[in-house]
Amino acid sequence: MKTDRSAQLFLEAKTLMPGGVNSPVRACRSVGCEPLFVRKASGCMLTDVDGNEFIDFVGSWGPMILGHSHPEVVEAICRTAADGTSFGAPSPLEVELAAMVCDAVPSIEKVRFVNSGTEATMSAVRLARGYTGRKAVVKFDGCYHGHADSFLVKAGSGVITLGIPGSPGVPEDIVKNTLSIPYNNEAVLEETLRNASLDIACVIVEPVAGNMGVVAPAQNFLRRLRELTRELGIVLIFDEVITGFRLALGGAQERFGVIPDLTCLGKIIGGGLPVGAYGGKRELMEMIAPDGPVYQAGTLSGNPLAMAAGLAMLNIVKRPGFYAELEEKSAWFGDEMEKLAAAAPVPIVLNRIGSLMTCFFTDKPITDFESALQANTALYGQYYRHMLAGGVWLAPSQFEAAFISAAHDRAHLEQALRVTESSFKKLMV
Ligand code: KE4
Repeated sequence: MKTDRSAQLFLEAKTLMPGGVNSPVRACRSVGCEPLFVRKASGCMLTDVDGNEFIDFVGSWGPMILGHSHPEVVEAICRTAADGTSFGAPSPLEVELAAMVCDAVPSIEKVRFVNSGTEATMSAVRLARGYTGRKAVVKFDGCYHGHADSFLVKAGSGVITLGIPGSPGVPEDIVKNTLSIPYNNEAVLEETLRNASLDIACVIVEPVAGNMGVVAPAQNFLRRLRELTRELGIVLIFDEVITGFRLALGGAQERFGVIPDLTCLGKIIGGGLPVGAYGGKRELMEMIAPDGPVYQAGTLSGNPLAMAAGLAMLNIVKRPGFYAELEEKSAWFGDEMEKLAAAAPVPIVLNRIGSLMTCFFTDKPITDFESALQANTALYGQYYRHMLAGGVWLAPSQFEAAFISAAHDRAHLEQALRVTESSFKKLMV
């Protein structure tokens, strides 16, 4: 595969930006190759600057549930841009998208738009601390909630991918107020939450973990989490930046029937433009300035282009049958992947929920951070390189998700399966 232009761009990029990238995991450090630079994307296909084409299973890390350059999304952005790109003042589009989010997400009575998932989760935690007057935040090992100081403790995604223990620059005073406990462990959860000396303001959780690879909640884990936090007056925050509008129109909370106090969103609701949101019960949200004393602000929050792109995307995903079709296609693909994994020369565990999945290179069930860390990341690197050479674009990390979109048709998925079969056969421990 010719990659001269990417190599040239990467050399220049590294002189200008840390690691030559604007987000660490894109540097492909853990999969033993240099990043390819993307020129364009359409549907489920990416084309790099050397003209190589790939079936894309990253989808910009989740937003592209419709596939890239969906005509209705592109048209909405172009039409809106012609009337201005940012006003720093309220616009009708914010009201429309807020109404759609409040209508779709069971926990959200009021919502505030921000510019990233990180902004959403950091704001939700500040709100929980302001509302309860307590300081401590409980998160789960391997879950990633963005790069705000409070969250860089045993975090997932790029933090484990790069093997960074936490992050320099996060003061001990901040870290000591973040407790990270094992995902899917009800006993430790109950023991931690019932420890009154911990002064816990909130628990933040990925209701389906996507940042240690895909890990589903154990039976009853979310329900127990909801019971305990309600009993103890602890704010329960669902970080649905990945799962929101992905696992159902109402996200994981609709799929599992467990309703948090606050929900964080991102990715899909912006249709590929920079966006995040946090929302929840009126009583909590009315603590946010200018209604209440908890301050949060943003120059580009509610940006008309992001609102228009999000509206276009949500208007499509809410059409009858959208999720049923995505589920059916993903289940078929997952079943075929299971067959290939069973026939592979190395042990492979496939975790899939809806259109999210991860191949772990291990022979043990992956149910939490500890088990995920046992996976053979060198094998994942081999897998990644073979798949890329075969024209399939995967997340450059064992600890991420693969995303299936509405744009992945049967022919694309069958081609991806052929490349997977050939890649699995080449794996060597
Ligand atoms: P952003 O600030 O990157 O928009 O969102 C942070 C975030 C919050 N919560 C969850 C559950 C997330 O998955 C994320 C971001 N996801 C990563 C990939 N797993 C983004 C990719 C990257 O960091 O480059």
